[in-house]
Amino acid sequence: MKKRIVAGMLTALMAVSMVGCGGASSDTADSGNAGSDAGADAGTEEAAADGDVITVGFAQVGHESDWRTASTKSVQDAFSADKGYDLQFVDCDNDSAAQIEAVRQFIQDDVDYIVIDPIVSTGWDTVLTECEDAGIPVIVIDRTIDDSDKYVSWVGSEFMNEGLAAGTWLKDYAEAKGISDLNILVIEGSNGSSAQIGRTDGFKKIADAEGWTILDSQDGNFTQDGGQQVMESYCKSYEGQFNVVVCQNDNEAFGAMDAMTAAGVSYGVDKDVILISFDACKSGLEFVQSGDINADFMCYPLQGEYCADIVQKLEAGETVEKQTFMTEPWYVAEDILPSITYTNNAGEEVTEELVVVTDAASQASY
Ligand code: GZL
Repeated sequence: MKKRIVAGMLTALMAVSMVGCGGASSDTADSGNAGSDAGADAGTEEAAADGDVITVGFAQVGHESDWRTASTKSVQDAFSADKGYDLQFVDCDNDSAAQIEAVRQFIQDDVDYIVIDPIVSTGWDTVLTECEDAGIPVIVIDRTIDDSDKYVSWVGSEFMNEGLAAGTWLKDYAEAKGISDLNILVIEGSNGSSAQIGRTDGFKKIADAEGWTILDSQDGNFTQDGGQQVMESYCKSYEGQFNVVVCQNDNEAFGAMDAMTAAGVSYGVDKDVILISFDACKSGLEFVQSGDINADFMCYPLQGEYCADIVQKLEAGETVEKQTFMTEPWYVAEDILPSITYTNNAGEEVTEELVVVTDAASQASY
């Protein structure tokens, strides 16, 4: 519920904000580029025009990865008290039932806005209808909700394209390296999440078209432990049979690297196994730079300012985009392919640059 703060506090608040942030307003949320920090100096515009504090309930997936840590900080920074917000944050610890309950509690608390990063993409229409009945706008970030459109806006990534890009890169890379027979093991992200679904389907579309063998594909839950456990099992079950490992996020790749090292399997540039990852967090890019990870497909997590920009537009009675896609670079260890060309999920033929990781790139990542 919007709470009025006394004028004096607001003046002080605005003074601090203007000095601290320069008072720049948020950029318009758009299909921004990785690294763009829309609205980083949002300043006093973030406070509601009538002096109220804006309460925002945020139901976050959990704390499973470097990506998630960056995502959480991005939202907490965007909806900070000095910008006129009261952020009610719930870490749902990868528990879908707990996430639904968190949203219901936000409704009971009569927050002004609800932000959801949905653990899984289905089972949402009932609770989103309750939000709609309560007159509370819902903004979805990162993963998608696929069984309801009762939200005002979504900001995130096209996961299918991430999978298509990874498969296309592998096709061109294997060709360039003279590797004709690809036997692939996949460590998937949390089952039922749109990130896992999109990356799996996108990569499999290329694998099927190329006739590759996917020996196995198991859930590593986007965690380092999960990646290590699945890879330990793979090293036993498929010893000597595989030459590609696809991890659906960097933390799984870190665990898989530990497991392969323990099993005496080498990975990376010109090694036994080609290692592919997603997210391109700082540590992931450092492993690309060292040649331990051959390619890392970025998924951009810093969506907090895009989300705050949407709130500000709604506060001002403006219309907002229903979807805002992040644009994300594809990082590689070697300078042997300049780009990849594929048909994306929108049916467009696209050519996208491959970025060889440098110190600057890895240090600039999240
Ligand atoms: C993708 C995001 C995924 C990341 C993982 O947008 O939801 O969840 O790829 C994170 O690192 O755990």
